[in-house]
Amino acid sequence: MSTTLIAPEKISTLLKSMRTPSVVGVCRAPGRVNLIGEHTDYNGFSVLPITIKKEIHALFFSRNDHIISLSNDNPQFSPVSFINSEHIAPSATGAWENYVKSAVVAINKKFNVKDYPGFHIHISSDLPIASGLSSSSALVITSALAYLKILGIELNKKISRPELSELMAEAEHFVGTRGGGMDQTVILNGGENYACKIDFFPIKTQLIPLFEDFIFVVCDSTIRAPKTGSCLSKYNSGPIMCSIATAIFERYLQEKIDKSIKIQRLSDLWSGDLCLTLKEILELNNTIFTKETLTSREIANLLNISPTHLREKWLKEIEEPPNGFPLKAKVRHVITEHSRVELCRDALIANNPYTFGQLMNESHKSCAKDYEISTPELEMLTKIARKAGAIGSRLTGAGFGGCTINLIPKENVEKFMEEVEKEYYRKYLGLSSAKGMFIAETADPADYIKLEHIKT
Ligand code: NG1
Repeated sequence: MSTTLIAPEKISTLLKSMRTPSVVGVCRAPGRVNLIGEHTDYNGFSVLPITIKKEIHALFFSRNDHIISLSNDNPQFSPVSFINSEHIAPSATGAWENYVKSAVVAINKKFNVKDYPGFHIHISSDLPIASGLSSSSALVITSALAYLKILGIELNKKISRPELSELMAEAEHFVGTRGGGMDQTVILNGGENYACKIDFFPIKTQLIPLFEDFIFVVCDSTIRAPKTGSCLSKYNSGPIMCSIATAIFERYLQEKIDKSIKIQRLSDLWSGDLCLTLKEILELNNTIFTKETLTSREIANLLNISPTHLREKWLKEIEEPPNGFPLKAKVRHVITEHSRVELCRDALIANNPYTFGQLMNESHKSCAKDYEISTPELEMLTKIARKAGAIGSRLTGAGFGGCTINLIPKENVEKFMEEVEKEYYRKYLGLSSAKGMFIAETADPADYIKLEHIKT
């Protein structure tokens, strides 16, 4: 690729503002849409996302001091700078520089950086934010690629793509969310015309060709769900509930089988020494959790700790729902979702779009009922989409708003988009036209861009 979203005039103005920087470069990272496998990644179970041709591009160049300065074409993100040092503190929750900081902090630590070089990074993007299309991780990855180049660390030589994915997945926790590694991994390892099946701990990726006669369409519900803003506590409640359930499984198995059993995440029940089948895990889930919901006192009893300890160690800011915490349903979703991912991979390989679509519909139901991450708008949008000809329709990403992903026979796409525009965007939302509905064209993974007119 030799074109960039960054306007040529912007590039020359920015470069003129610096006196002969020693390193100059441009890099890009695509957004992603998850086809299936929601909230499985941080539990160690698989996911099946694609990269999309909506991207973040960054122009970067070295500075002669220790300042990291940021600018953005989008006026919503004001210019900002911070000092590169051993201790970089996070800015206020939601601040955009936190994504750049997260990459810098992790790279400093991993490569034992001691000279803390400064650089400028300018961002241009056509990737919508807070829509479940992973703009946050795309920004983390562009920042990482920029900083690696500034440091003279070559991707694929000194750090492999899966290694960088793992490093950046952990790094992003700096912004306050407790997500898994799906986004960073597909952004760095996905491919044009492929879905990327990802397994975690350790990361393994498999590229699988997409259907030829069926395509994926993304529809934006238009409801914004900022993970580092109003949705932070809602988003983190998923990982927290799953960690608590994991600890309860561990304690139960230690008492019933062996004191030395260690279960760090739900997938350890399946891929660890115990090697339980998914069916056995679901049975165990029914045995351990005799009720659908538990109060914090009941959870504390199961873990043999005090309610205060439970709050301090696990629950933190998460409020207790009036009916108690739905741990059993959370586990049920994660386990059944993992099996749907495996079946979808098989359906792709066997070129069986109808099975794939049916699994997408089941996934949506499980996300809504068991994981409780849907909204009235996402319910309406998926319902309209199925009526308009989607053979599978589901919310994609963290949930609470954002986008849906829809599988449509190629020849029906136009009709599908017209119908959804009419029924959802115009009738239901009262808008004058569709907003954020597009065919999901897949993209190359994140990389550097060679531009003729600048020496990189
Ligand atoms: P998005 O859709 O980008 O908010 C988040 C997590 C993923 C995964 C999904 C739910 C981050 C960076 N991303 O994605 O790891 O857990 O939710 O499947 O936290």
